[in-house]
Amino acid sequence: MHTLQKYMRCYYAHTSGFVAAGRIPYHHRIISELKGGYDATIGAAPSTPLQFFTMPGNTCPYAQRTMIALKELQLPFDITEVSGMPKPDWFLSINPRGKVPTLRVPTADYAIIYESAICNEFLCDYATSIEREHTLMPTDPFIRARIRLLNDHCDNVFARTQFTYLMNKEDDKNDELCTDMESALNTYEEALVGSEGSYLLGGDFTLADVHVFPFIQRLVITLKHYKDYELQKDKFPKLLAWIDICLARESVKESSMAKEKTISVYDRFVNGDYKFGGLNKNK
Ligand SMILES: N[C@@H](CCC(=O)N[C@@H](CS)C(=O)NCC(=O)O)C(=O)O
Repeated sequence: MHTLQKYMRCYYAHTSGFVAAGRIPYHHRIISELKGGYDATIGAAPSTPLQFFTMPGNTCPYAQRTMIALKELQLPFDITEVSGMPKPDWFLSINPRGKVPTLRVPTADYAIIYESAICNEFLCDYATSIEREHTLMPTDPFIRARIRLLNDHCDNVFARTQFTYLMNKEDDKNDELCTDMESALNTYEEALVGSEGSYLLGGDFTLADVHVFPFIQRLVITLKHYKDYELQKDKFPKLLAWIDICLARESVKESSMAKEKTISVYDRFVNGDYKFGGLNKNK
């Protein structure tokens, strides 16, 4: 077994090309001080896998965004799962915020990147820098701004309304909170109505789709289960079609939790004393 594999105790999620071709970088060094199942011998060659830190089972919607981007861009990566609360010191020494997603990039100095929006833009830039063509973040400045505006809406408006409605335990407030959420969701319906293709900003799957999809995927599963709520075809025809198109993408399939797993994760929040204000702050 090559030293690269010998020293990695995390499991692999390589794109098949990397493993099958057996392209092992020639120059490598041992990072023995970095714990967390990852005493790695890696190098800075472009084919060296990125290290992707996520929650066990990739349950986090923010981390799912980054896994979708990694897969769409066909960048080789290894997964290291981080568990525990508070996060272990070895992880805090990498990312002081203690959050996933976090990326460790095989440059000479092992760059650390975190925050899902920043990770995903970085991955697009990284892919471009190694001459990998992609459409996730187009070069047109207006489309780039629209992607960022939609993503800002997701993090600062939509996700909060979704979780406030989900977590509400006062029956007389449900209608009002549902209306707030639907009004935030309408931004996506409108974007799709104005789109010239099946995705939010045209015919290509972009970082705007990647950013919001994990939240809408969870919305569909959890609101049906806990609130008996379903997106209605008369209000959200385009959004419903977009959900099916996104669900058919390999990157989405490979990064998604099963429905039962989603419910078991959310049971902890919804049936517990968890304050979703926490998640709101997580934006
Ligand atoms: N704003 C961050 C949010 C990330 C986040 O909150 N991740 C959660 C998991 S869903 C996390 O790592 N929580 C660990 C903690 O807060 O200790 C992003 O977009 O990446």
